[in-house]
Amino acid sequence: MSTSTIAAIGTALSNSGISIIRISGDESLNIINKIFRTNKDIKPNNIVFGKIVNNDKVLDNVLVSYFKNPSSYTGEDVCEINCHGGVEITKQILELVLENGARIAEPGEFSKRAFLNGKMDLVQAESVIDLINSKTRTESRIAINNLEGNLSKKISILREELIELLAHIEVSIDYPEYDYEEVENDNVIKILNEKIEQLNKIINTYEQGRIIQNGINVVILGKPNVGKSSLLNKLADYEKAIVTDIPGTTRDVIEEKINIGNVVLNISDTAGIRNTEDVVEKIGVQRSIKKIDEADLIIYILSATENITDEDLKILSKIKNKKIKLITLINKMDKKEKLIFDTIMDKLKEINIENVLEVSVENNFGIENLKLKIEEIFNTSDLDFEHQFIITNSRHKDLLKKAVVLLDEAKKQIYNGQPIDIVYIQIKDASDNLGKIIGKNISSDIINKIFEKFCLGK
Ligand SMILES: Nc1nc2c(ncn2[C@@H]2O[C@H](COP(=O)(O)OP(=O)(O)OP(=O)(O)O)[C@@H](O)[C@H]2O)c(=O)[nH]1
Ligand SMILES: [Mg+2]
Repeated sequence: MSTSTIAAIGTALSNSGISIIRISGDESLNIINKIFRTNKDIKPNNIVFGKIVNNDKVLDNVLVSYFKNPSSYTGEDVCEINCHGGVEITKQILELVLENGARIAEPGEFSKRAFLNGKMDLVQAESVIDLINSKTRTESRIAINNLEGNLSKKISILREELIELLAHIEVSIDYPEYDYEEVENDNVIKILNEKIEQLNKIINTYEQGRIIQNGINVVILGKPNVGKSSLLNKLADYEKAIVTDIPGTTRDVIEEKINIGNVVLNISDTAGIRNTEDVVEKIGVQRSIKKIDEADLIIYILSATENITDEDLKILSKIKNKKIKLITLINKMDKKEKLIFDTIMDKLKEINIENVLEVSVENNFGIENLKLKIEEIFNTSDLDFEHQFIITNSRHKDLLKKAVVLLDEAKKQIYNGQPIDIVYIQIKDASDNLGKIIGKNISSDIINKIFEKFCLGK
């Protein structure tokens, strides 16, 4: 591990009340002593007022705090300079710190040192960046839960239980005279089943975690003039898209982020699908169709004043076959033509389309119902963040899945009468994979990759 002293600006580089320059490493205090004048003692866990000077020239009046190793964020000696929040002055002070013995920190290097010095495990370090990048209240709550160590604790316990099982098996390998056979096998299978179930429970939270972090990709599709852009505007609560009664008004994909309940919807309004000779509209229609593959949810709109066409039915079947979540809206219920409406319902039933809602975007009828339906489909209304473990990181999910596959394999081997020392290897691998989640025995390449994604100064 590099022991050089590092420095970086920890706050955003724009004019503000204060900026913070952070220094970590053995030389931190020496550097401060060279550039900081104060008539107070600099003591650990204290903050003192003074002046930053460069050859007796005062650069700024500042506050300096000092945290002595190991009681600091990085586990090393850390000093932080709180200066006035001007971009220029902040840069000058950082330069002075660098001239006096520090080198500029790489992105995430403070947190990487915190991890390497055992101040936090890898899950916690990763949740630091999740917290910084949170776009919604929900995301930040999940991140802080993980930073508090809830997920780490759960993974550690599972890992330790597997290690305990391994110790148990080791005894039967080392002392075969203790009859291992039947009862033991049953016991091992029972424990493996328990662990697999617990791991799967955590893995299943990933889909929700992903939705919370990235939002639900919603694509609004349908024929021209059925009210797609009107729906986008209604959900966005402003006139984002042009709405006219001329079919073919929307030519390109229009995107907007909308919050409902706990989640963000990334909504795409698309060009109405029809055969057209208009070159621009044609490209728009192709883009609409292409959008299907990016969708977590498709809202397909029909109009209660227009017959459903074979093309509508074809697209609906295609969405259904691709197993993409689908809500079908019958819009313009204020102008409903009964015969047309009944036929639409019959045809939808014929191809087993569920989640059909009646709405009138213009009259704001059925819109709340639509929001509730979305929450119901994605099960986002009753997320219990305080007690539920939610994983949002694909690295965690992949390692958990590997562990499950290995434990499953171990089970199969027991059923197939394989010797217990072979089974042992699978369980050991599974527990190693759980260890990797929290950062045990993980290669420096992977560690570097994880921390590269951090921002400067963290
Ligand atoms: N009566 C009635 N008219 C509606 C309703 N929703 C939308 N409209 C009208 O239908 C027309 C078309 O609406 P748009 O939102 O532009 O339809 P679109 O699906 O985006 O159309 P394209 O962009 O051409 O594909 C406009 O005149 C809207 O005012 C509704 O619930 N009831
Ligand atoms: Mg439109």
